[in-house]
Amino acid sequence: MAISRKPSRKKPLRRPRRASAAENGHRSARLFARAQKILVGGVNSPVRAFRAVGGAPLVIDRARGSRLWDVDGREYIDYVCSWGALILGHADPKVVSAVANQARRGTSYGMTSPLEIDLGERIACAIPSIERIRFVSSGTEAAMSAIRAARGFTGRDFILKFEGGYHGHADSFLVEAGSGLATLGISASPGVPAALAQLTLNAPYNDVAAVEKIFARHAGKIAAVIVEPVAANMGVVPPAPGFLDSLRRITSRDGALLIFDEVITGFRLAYGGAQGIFSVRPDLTVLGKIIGGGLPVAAYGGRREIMESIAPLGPVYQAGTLSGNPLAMRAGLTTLPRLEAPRFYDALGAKSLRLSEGLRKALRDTGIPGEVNATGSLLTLFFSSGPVRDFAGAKKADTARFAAFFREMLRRGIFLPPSQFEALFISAAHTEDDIDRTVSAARQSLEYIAPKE
Ligand code: HOZ
Repeated sequence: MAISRKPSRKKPLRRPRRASAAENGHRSARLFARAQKILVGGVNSPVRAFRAVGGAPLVIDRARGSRLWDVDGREYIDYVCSWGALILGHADPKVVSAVANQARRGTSYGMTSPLEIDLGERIACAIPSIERIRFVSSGTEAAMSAIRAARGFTGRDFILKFEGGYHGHADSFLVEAGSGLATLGISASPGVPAALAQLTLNAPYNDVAAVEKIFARHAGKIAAVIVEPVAANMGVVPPAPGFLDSLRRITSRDGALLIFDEVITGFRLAYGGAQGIFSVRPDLTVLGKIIGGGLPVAAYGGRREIMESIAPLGPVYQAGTLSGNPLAMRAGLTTLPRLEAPRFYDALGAKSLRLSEGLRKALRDTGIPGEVNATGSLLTLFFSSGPVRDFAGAKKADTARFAAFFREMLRRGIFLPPSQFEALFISAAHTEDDIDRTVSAARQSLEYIAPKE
């Protein structure tokens, strides 16, 4: 690791030695100061600004495998992995070479290419609920379009989402949302017309009785329920047994659609996504991240008759200049077959288990209250004293302690998502040694932040 300020294993760090210029991050600091004069808040997505954790935001120079290097040459084991997009790790040589080869053949056609058909067929084969698909460029665009299709198809206006769920930043979703909004404490975004926000209903995640009540109050008026089948934008919160089945039953009974937002879980928990694992078939699915192999792509798809309400077959309008972009399609087509390798997901799961067990033990040994929620290669350490089953539970976590932990981990060369309300992502490029170093850094960090008598 390039960070040489290694704390002693025996006693908690009290007074670190004076750092070198590079360790102080002079170049990063200079660049971030410049960034703040041109990019809003110095960033192009709020959580990158480290507002919830403090300290200087990272300015990245390059990445490979499980590692990131900042512009001061400091090396980090990366558990953000471009927010889950990089299941094979950074700069996977096959993906890089496929994208480079494609670039020589053209970077955007603005017309259909065989690559879109190939990737569409591959996704539909992996996720049978997807009978028709439309590629777009971001998860926000995909979720927004899926909701529009649901409203257009059903002729209804209300949608139901879950507190702490995050489906991108389209107007209809910015009510009681997770991810960056939870991180910054924004419960409703100015700029969203009240008339539209009133059409977004919210229920606590995992609360079937609350969903039943809302459906009783708005019978025949809800176009769709949109849900992350494993919540990962309030930190990781798995569905309670039967929760997803109940959503399927309630929506079918009422004539509403069920939309799974699998932007994070799709191709991450299993090749067939969360819906394969939980055996619940949604009407529509939203995908992103992994399907583009680290390039900007997302998609929505599902039942044929619903998707056929979209232009040019139907009147629900949605379009995009870069949709089905050939570079992104190539990256996706190079990534997905690799995930079909025998035991690919078992290997990811084993690393995740090693990390979560290591973290739990470190919490126990240091006496710091905490809960590790994990599903497959998604994981969150909540600094809370009870189980976290919904957004209310997630918000009880000690975010100040998380911030201190984050900073100590960063100082030890481990880059965690800079928010209590996000998931850690483990990639195929993470090694057991990476995991062991992470656990040992976590133990040292917890010892360091533990309240002293
Ligand atoms: N919110 C997404 C992760 N949960 C994408 C990252 C971002 O907001 O920048």
